[in-house]
Amino acid sequence: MTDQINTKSGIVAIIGLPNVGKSTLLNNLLGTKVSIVSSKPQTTRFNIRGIYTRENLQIIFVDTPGIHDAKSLFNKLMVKSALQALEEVDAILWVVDVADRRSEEQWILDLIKKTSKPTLLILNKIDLLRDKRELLPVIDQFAKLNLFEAIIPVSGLKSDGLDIIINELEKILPEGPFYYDPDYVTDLPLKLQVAEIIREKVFMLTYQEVPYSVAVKVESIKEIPEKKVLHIEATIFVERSSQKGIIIGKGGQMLKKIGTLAREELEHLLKRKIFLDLWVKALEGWRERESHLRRLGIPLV
Ligand SMILES: Nc1nc2c(ncn2[C@@H]2O[C@H](COP(=O)(O)OP(=O)(O)OP(=O)(O)O)[C@@H](O)[C@H]2O)c(=O)[nH]1
Ligand SMILES: [Mg+2]
Repeated sequence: MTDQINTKSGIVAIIGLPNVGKSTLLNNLLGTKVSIVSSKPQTTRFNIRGIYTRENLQIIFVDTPGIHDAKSLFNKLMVKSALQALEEVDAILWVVDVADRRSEEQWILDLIKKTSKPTLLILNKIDLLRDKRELLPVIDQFAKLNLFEAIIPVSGLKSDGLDIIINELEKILPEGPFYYDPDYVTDLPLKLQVAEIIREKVFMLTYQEVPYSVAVKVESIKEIPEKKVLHIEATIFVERSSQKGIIIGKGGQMLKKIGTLAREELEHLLKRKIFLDLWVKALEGWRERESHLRRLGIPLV
């Protein structure tokens, strides 16, 4: 008889309020950036899978949009996508920002009470606490609820405590075959990965309503053999024509900055020279129109 190595695998959703550090946590659990991050809430817009593999364990993490009181059609679909992730998973990571406790946490508590899925509570951003003893009443408050398999204080940003998350998940997840080749870190198509990286730079460089009014679509990715570069053409859509000027900037300075930052990251990711051709167009009221959302190719539910 041959020795059989038993593998464990499963899907784990990372949920929480906006800006608590879900995407940062995913990237640092994987050791590779697959989900964009910004200091502004509502950065993640659709579910992003990140695949973690070690020896006999494979975890498919699903980073989700922050759960919030959505107003536009688009934001409602974002939240729906986060809630839908809960249905297909073997376990849940609920991320709470210990440095910014919010009453809306109750919405998520209610969701967790309704599911029968094993849930780990991740108390994130502990690096921001001046005194670690501040954690004790928080742990106490949540432990009383008897809802969590474990309560794990971490700093996603500093990769502190992340091995504990993996070890706890290993205990919970069932035996089963790997879903993906161990070399894979995400199943996000390249065009969407590129669009997200460009959008991250827009989030970083613009303010107020502007980042939320922007959607990015990659039109084409083509080899130019004689020039040994990868030619990427993408459009930055804004919601109103009046916003085009903000994205282009004085003398084209803003668009140039977005393009340079995105190109540098893409060259690092794809390990090759990139020519990034960026266009700016208005797609009036795209956040409220289903046909526009489809045209933009955003993979919502
Ligand atoms: N100090 C500190 N900052 C963190 C930590 N984790 C994330 N952040 C910061 O918090 C902000 C939000 O991080 P994201 O990872 O984008 O948060 P998110 O929960 O994915 O946000 P949405 O996608 O908008 O729901 C960024 O500025 C991060 O750098 C942490 O452990 N410590
Ligand atoms: Mg996010």
